[in-house]
Amino acid sequence: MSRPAVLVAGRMPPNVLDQLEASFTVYRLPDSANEADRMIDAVGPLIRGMATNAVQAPPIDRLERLPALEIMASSGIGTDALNLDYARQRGIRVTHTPDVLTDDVADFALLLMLATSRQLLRADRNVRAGRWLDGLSLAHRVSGKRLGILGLGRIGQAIAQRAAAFDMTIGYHQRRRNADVAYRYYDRLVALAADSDFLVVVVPGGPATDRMVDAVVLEALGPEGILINVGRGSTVDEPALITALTQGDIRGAGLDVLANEPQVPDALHALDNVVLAPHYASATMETRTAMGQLVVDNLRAHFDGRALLTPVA
Ligand code: NAP
Ligand code: 8YV
Repeated sequence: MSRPAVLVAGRMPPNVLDQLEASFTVYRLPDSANEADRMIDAVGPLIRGMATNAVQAPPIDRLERLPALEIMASSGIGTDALNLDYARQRGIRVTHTPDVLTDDVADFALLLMLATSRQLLRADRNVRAGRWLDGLSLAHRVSGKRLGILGLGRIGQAIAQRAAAFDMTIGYHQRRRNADVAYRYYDRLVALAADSDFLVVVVPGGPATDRMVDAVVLEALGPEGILINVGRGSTVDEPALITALTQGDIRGAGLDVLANEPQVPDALHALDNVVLAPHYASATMETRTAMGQLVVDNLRAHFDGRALLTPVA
């Protein structure tokens, strides 16, 4: 019997392609839109499986041209870009990669908190420019401060565990109180922000969280507050954030994600109180390899008729 055809759409962890090629007939979607269209014209009707990721999943008009698609295996936990409603209507199965990335994303949140508050990149730029301490103001402590977590899920709880080792006071906001933790629950995000020195965003993207962190929340965070975002850029009102950073309404921000990636607003380039990363929090060899393995294993499980390892609920 011929091997199932699998389309690879988007960047893939290093261990994926060889393994897919061992089990499937693999087509790699080119980056250029014209070339990608030509490939889909040629092989679209044959494609039964897809390997993609949480930020580069194909839009619905492309999925329409894959009439035999049975499964999309995404590298990443977030499902906001996966067109889940459309997939459900068509009976396309969807898998993602929870848990294996939790520790690295939590580590990165702490890294952004420390780098922003302790002015690590300003200090680095000073030294490289031959200025040593000239013009470098005193930084601000992280240990013992108040941490607010927007989204105390898997990653949020891992952030809280790490922050506890820094003697931080921890509060959180999400839709439901978590009865299993002793951290203070806030049923209003603005109240959490008002009680926080650091506000870390780690909720899923999508309409329910769209621009939840708005001018009012930033004003509540206040001039000594720092915003960290390792969730999705869409959750923060970016123009309001830029205004707050520019006017000193908040002290700084550490951003792994932006509203319109990979576009970076010019204003952010110019701001010295922001630490930026290119959606990089899960990007370690260890975690991306584990994510890639789940992509491969889910596709193999589907085509072998076994239970999926990590289906999207
Ligand atoms: P999770 O375990 O599902 O946790 C998500 C948390 O967000 C839950 O505790 C949930 O609590 C809360 N939440 C969901 N919708 C909400 C809403 N409308 N308002 C307030 N709180 C809400 O997910 P996770 O594994 O921790 O991952 C969280 C997100 O991080 C992912 O969805 C992804 O977008 C992002 N992420 C980013 C990177 C990166 O590279 N930067 C890497 C991995 C993940 P309630 O249901 O009680 O509201
Ligand atoms: C990845 C992510 O950077 O898991 C997510 O939701 O956003 C990140 O882990 C993304 O999946 C790109 O591969």
